[in-house]
Amino acid sequence: MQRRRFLTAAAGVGLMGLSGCKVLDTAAKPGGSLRGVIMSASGLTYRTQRLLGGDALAPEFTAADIRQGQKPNGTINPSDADYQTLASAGFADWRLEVVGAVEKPLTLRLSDLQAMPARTQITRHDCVEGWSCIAKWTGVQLARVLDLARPKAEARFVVFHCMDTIERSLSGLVKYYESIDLRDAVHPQTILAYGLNDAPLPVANGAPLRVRVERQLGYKMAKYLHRIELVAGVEGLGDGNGSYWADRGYEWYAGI
Ligand SMILES: Nc1nc2c(c(=O)[nH]1)N[C@H]1C(S)=C(S)[C@@H](COP(=O)(O)O)O[C@H]1N2
Ligand SMILES: [Mo]
Repeated sequence: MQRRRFLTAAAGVGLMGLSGCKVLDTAAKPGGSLRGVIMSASGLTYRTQRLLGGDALAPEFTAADIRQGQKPNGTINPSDADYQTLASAGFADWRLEVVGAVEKPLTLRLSDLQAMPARTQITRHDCVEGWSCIAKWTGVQLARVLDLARPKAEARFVVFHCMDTIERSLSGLVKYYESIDLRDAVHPQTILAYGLNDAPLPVANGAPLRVRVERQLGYKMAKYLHRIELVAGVEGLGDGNGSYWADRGYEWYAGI
């Protein structure tokens, strides 16, 4: 029975890989036929990755592998008034807040982050829609920022709160949100990126700051960051599944 469930889950993953988000959009809604399979497959990849050396590095590439600019996807220019005001002043008044289950809440300027040791990595971004881009990202390791804030013992997840409204529905406005566990948060390639291909991060790709979580799919890489929150659990965020897209049927753990 265990094995049968495993095979069914594996078939579900293969199906997702072949047909991209169309399958998810129709069948993976709560109550949809594929959802249970996808959810168990999601648990499987998470546990498997954690069992099989959860701290492995994602592949890195060379400058010769960069064939085009990073394709902007999802929100590419937040229409939110507060964002537009910040952008028109070159993000001089932008601040990153680090709050929640930390000993020392932080308010950081972009220049504070840029004054910290930088990491540059050329990596491949895989979107669940089925396209990939290799690009060069520069930023500060999230681990260094967390070090300054000193997470409390109960902290288990890092939540990324974004400035872009991704949905306007009857139930109100929803701004993009994501979360990762602390293990991914302190992974050496998890950076808060302010640079793309040797230039400041463009608005289309998340200016002034976005996260890179290199061993997961593109939707984990929250753009337009303004607040990072450490939490013991993600039940209180959105509909409780840990991210905007997880609340709409995608896996929370989107391991590649
Ligand atoms: N704030 C925010 N972050 C986001 C999104 C978004 O719409 N809003 N889209 C996600 C998706 S689905 C992808 S593939 C990547 C796209 O990043 P890019 O525009 O730099 O290619 O950002 C992710 N992060
Ligand atoms: Mo994506």
